[in-house]
Amino acid sequence: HDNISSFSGNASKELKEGENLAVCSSGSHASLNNAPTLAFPSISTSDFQFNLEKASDIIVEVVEEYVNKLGSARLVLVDVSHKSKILSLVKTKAAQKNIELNKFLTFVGDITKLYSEGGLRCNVIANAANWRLKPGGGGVNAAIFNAAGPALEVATKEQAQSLHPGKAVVVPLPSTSPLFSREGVTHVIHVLGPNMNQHRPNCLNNDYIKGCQILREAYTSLFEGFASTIK
Ligand code: AR6
Repeated sequence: HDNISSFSGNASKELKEGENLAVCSSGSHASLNNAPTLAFPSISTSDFQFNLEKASDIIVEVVEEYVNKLGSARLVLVDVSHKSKILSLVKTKAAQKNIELNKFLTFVGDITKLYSEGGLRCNVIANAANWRLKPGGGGVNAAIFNAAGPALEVATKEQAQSLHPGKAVVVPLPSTSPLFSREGVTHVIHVLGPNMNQHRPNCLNNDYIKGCQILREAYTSLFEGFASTIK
C-alpha cells in the first residue's frame, strides 16, 4: 500500500510504507522525522457535507500560503481510505503549485495511529470538532476523543467551552493520554468548520460564499495555532 505522497512539479512522487520508514530513519533525513509536524483531516467534507472540489481548492490555497512561513515544519493531510476523493483532489492540485517537496504530504491512515501503524511522527494533530467540543458524534472527532481518553476532555475544557465556525483552539495534551505516550502527540487542535448538513447546528443552507470564507478562516486558524506550538 502506498500511503504517503509528496508533490514535485507536475508529478506526484509516491513512497511505499517501507520506504517511508527508511527515509525517516536514514541519517541525511534524520531532521525530517523530527521536524514539527501537523497532521490534519479534511475539515467539513464528511459529516458536514462541504463540497469536495471547493474544499480541495481551499486546502491547497491556504497550505501554499503557510507552508513557507513554518520553517522546517511539515503539514500532512490525512484520510482513512486509499480511495479518498479529497486526498486525490488535493494531490493533483498541489502538484500544480509551487509547494516545497517534503513540507506538504498526504497520508492514508487513522489520524490516531500515525506513528504506531504508519511510522509517521506527528507531534500535533487537528480535529474536525463540533461547536460544543464534545466527544462522540462519529468521524474523526469520535476517533480522537476515544483514542486520547478522558485526559483530552479535561484539557479541552480548560481551554474553551465552545467554538465558533472558522475558529480553532490549541489543547496541550497531558502525558497521561495514550495519544501522547503511544503516538507522540503533544497538542490537539480542535477546528470547527462550516456546516452544510441540515441535520447539524449552524447549517449554511448551501451558501458557499459564506462557507468558503469560513473554511478558509478555519485552515488559517489551524495553521496559526500550529505555528504557536512551534515558537
Ligand atoms: N483518521 C483520519 N481521518 C479521518 C478519521 C480518522 N480516524 N475519521 C474520519 N476521517 P468528519 P466534518 C476523515 O465527518 O465533516 C463529527 O461528528 C473523513 O474521511 O469527521 O468536519 C463532529 O462531532 C473526512 O475526510 O468531520 C462534528 O459534529 C474528514 O476526516 C462533525 O462530525 C472529516 O470528516 C464534523 O464534520
